[in-house]
Order: sequence, then structure tokens, then C-alpha cells
Amino acid sequence: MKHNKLKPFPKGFFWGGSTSAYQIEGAWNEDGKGPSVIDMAKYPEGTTDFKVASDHYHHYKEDISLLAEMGYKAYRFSIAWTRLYPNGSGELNPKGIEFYNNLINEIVAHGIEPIVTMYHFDLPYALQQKGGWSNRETIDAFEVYAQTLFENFGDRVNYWLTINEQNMMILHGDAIGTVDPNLENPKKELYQQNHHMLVAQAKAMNLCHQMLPNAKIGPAPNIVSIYPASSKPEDIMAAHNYSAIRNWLYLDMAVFGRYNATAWNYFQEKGYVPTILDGDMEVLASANPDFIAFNYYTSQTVAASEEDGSDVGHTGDQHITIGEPGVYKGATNPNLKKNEFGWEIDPVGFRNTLREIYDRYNLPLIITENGLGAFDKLEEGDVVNDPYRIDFLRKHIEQMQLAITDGVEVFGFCPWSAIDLISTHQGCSKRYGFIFVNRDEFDLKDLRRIRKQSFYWYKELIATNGEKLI
Ligand code: BGP
Repeated sequence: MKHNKLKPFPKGFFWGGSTSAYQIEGAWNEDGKGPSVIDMAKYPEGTTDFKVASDHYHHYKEDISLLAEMGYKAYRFSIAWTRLYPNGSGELNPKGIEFYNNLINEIVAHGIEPIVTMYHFDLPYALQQKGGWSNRETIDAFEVYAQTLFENFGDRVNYWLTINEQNMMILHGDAIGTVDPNLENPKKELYQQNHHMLVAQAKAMNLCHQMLPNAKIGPAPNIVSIYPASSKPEDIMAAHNYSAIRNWLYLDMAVFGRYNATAWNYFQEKGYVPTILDGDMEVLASANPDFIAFNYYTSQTVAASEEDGSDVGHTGDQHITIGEPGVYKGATNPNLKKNEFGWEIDPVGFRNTLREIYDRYNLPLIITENGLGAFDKLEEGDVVNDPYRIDFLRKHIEQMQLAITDGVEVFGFCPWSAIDLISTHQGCSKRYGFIFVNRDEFDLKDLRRIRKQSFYWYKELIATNGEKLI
């Protein structure tokens, strides 16, 4: 739809940025923190571990003051479950509470709205050793952890995100999930874990509403428009299949508390039907999110499955389509350029995605990740020129404004990432931030913070509430 006049961004729009605990904090075993699955995982050769990361644990004051300088209205970050409960459950670590109290106080003191992700990939390793999300005890541990978060931080935190990209943990289970890929039917196990996570999420949403009547809570999956590779009806069916199991499965459960028919029949066909205990569906149906948060980097394109052995692609990267025989096959979109890491760049797809989600659920939306990973270079005189990042973000923000003009209710944009941090699989040389952190994969250097060109651009954009896009 073409509009003659654009609607402005709403007053009080949450311009901000995002990070996650394990990717930014470092201090992986300090002040009583227990290990998470991330701390115990293997890293791709040539890339750093997450032990020091951007050392935000020791630099948080400086970091928050830089975000304030950019004019941030909101900051989305995650809490490391293992700082609070080193063993996932049991004894609470007061030092963990102290750190997040200090961090939240710092954020609030700068007039920034904290948006807290409760769990961003870093399941406590102690729980993993007891079966992780395959074990229903993890649901109870999450509930206790959620209660601790609401009790301790609920006086200052009004926006909560339950689980980051649960769908990516399931679809890319061997890359970022917590399942043993050597099991006889690892996908069945993943969908069992998925069910448990959904129940845990529903319990957390209910608890939040009981304990903090003024707070808002929502899920934070990765949702993207799925295109058919052609107008062939079989390709369109494949896109419908993939949308149902990649996108709507997660949001239908969070919002309506039910598995959609396509996803459920896919489970039956493939032998992935999860065990559902008495009471689970009631809990799922009783929980209601106040908004939907989602991450968007790229659209995805699929074709009909050929069932000739060519359907399944590689699984190592959470933003590249894998494919599944009889369901869909990943395809390249010839209309889109790719970034340096093979992810297609699709700002118009962002508008499509916003519209699709809003049409289906009619809930306010916030974007909790969007951004461009690149090999930024530090030039003489502490200069980092990243016009490619500005271009990427500008085009996505333009499309977001078009979606708002289309009638979609959007209340915030928190791109990835506020500050340089460690990528999920590609080390720290793949950078996303507005602020450069001076370190290499294996040389920590001085970890100095340097404002990038995009820092100044974003600052101006925020100051004009999105009017100054160029
Ligand atoms: C999302 C994750 C983030 C972040 C981002 C960028 O899937 O929620 O934690 O890592 O992707 O991906 P990457 O780090 O692989 O470049």
C-alpha cells in the first residue's frame, strides 16, 4: 500500500538497543556465578569464548552512560540465571542480586526504561546435567527464578521478556539448543523441551501478572516472513508449512495457548508429539502476554520439499533455513542481497512481518533485535566508520514507519546490539554495536569503548523521534 503521508513514530517510542548477558558481561565465574550451558560449550575454531566478552560486568556504568548519551529511551538486556542461582535452583546468590540491582539503578537513573529478558540461551549447566528442558523440574526452577526476578527487580522493571528466540533453540537445536544430537529421535526430544519451555513461559506470565499488576510481559521469538520460492502452489504450501512451525507455533502458544493444526499434524506425521500432562493445556490457555517482542534479521524463502536428499541444509547458523523432507526446503531469494555472513537483507520483509504478526494477534509489538554484523575496522584517531550499518538500520526503520502508517501498533525498536559483543557462533570480530569495544578474538587489549559513526547517527535519529533518518 502506498501512503501519501507517513504517520510519525508515537510519542514516548522506545528507541533503544539490545544485548544479552552471556554475550556482553564476561566475569563468567566471578562473585559466585555458576556455569551455564554456554560456558561449557565448544566454540568454533578461531573464535573467542565468552569468559570476558565485553567485560560489561566491570564497565556497566560507563556503558550505560554511553547509551544515555545516545539518548536511549529503553535498554533491553538479559539477566544471567546462573548469577542468581549458580545451580539453577536452590541457594540464591546475593552478589548476583546486587549486580543487577546496581545495573538497573544505573539504567533508571539515566531515565532509560529497562526491558529485561529473563532467559537468553544460557540455561544453568547444573540443570542441563539433570536433563535441562527435557526434565520437568526445569519448569519449576524457572518459576522460582521468575519469582525471584519479580520480587527483587519488579519495583523498577516494568517490561519483561520471557525467553529469547525459543524457536531458534528448537529449530537449530544442535547449534544453540540443549538437546543431545546423538539421541535416537533428537527432534522429538526438542519438541518435548519446547513444550516444557512453553509451560514455563505461561507460568511466568501468570506470575508476573499476579505479583506485578502494572508490569507487562511478552514472549521474544525470532519471527520473519516466509516467502514461497515461486507462485507454484507446492511452494506456497511449503511456505505455509514453514510459517506454521517456525513462527506461529510459538506465538499461537503464547497468545492463544494452543498448538496450531499444521504444527500439530506435523508432530503427528513426524513422530514428534510431546507428552502433555494433565493441567498443561489449562496453564497454557490461562496465560496472556501484554505485547509481542520479536527479533528480525532477514526474511526466509522456501520451496517444496523434493525428498531426494537435498532438502536439508547446514544447521550451524540460526538465521539460515535448514529444510526438512516432506515439509519444506530452504531456497535463495534472487531479489535480495546478502550480508557478509550469507544472511539476506530484506527491509520490506520487515514491514511484511510486522503486518503479519499484528494482523494475527492484534497486540502491541516491539522489535527486540535487528541489525547488521560486520567486520568493523578501528581507524586512526579512534574512528569507526560503519555506513553499511547506518544504511541497514535506516532502511529497516523506514519500513517500520510504513508499517506504523499501515496501522501496526509498534512501541519500540531495540536493535542488536547496543554495544559490540560476542556473536553466537562467529566470535567478536563480527560486530553489531553502535559502540566499538577494543578487543580481538584472543587479545583483550584495553577493552576501550569507542563511539562509531552509527552512534552519532542514531543519537540524532532518537533526538528527532525518528524524523531525521538520513
Ligand atoms: C540472535 C540472538 C542473539 C544474537 C543475534 C545475532 O539469534 O538472539 O543473541 O546472537 O542472533 O546472531 P549472531 O551472533 O549469530 O551473529
